[in-house]
Amino acid sequence: MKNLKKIILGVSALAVASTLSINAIAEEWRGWNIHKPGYPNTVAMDKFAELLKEKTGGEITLKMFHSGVLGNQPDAIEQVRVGGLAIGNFNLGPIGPMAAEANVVSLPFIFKDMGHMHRALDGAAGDKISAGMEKIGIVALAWYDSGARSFYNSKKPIMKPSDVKGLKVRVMNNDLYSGMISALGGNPSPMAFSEVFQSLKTGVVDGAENNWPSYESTGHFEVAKYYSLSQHLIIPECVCINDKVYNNLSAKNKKAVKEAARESAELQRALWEKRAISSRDKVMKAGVKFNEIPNKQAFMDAMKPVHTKYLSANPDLVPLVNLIKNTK
Ligand code: BDP
Repeated sequence: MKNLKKIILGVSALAVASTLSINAIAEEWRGWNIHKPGYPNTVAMDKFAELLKEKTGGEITLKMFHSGVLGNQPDAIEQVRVGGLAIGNFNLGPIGPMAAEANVVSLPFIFKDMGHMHRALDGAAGDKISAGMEKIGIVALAWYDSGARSFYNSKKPIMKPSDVKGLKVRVMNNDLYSGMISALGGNPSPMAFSEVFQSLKTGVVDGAENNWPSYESTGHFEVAKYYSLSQHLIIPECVCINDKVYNNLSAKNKKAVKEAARESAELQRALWEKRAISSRDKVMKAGVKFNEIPNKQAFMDAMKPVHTKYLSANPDLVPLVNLIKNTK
């Protein structure tokens, strides 16, 4: 009897040991992405998975779930924070309410153009933003592009701030965006990305705001024909990983994961540039009524209270905002 017990214990110890070693040599991660097949982020995240497998010699595999099938973005961010998901391609917009430093990129017009955003993110400001995200359990492995967001709606061209007055405008979940619409006299409506098409179609909202590729890929252009080039937000995106998953990796695999993410970002940025043009061409051909904004300064002035209010509530972020503004 005693011997039998010993044998059983021995066998189960062996089983545990072999599971442990299997875990140590092969990890399978799950990854979240909101976009459809063919979108630059989707192609780049698939590339990331491919490179990950290659560079870790099969020790890490990543199964990507696209089209937001694993849930909406704020929930997915929470899942990566707690480790329910290992990886996500997130826009910094919905991360902002959880990580103060990451929220500064959601101040309207903080970046002059894409080049300014890249220089800031690739420099000291990017390091501070990453550090802020690490405090909430997320490691940013690389930055993806997301162009500039402009207003679109089903009613009329927006030429000046007062044209937004009375319009119901969908925004991502972040008080800064709600404040931005209120500052223009509009009615902000925070809502999940997946619900926007139907809401535009049925008139639950009059408009929304996004970059050319998302305006096109979602079909929003079919139900909200006026696109007005305000370019009020340039929000970067990240390839993000749960901090414990990342920190438990060997030095060799950490390097592989970072390299894979960065190479996927190079691909994403190249694809983004092309897609921004092809999406714009596609919606124009489909009859979108496009207009430039004659006086952008008027929008900057109208949205100034968003900065003032935010920075007086968060004075410790003033240096980071200045660091971004002074990035040449
Ligand atoms: C797209 C972003 C995506 C956001 C979406 C939105 O890539 O992450 O969820 O906008 O407006 O441009 O919700």
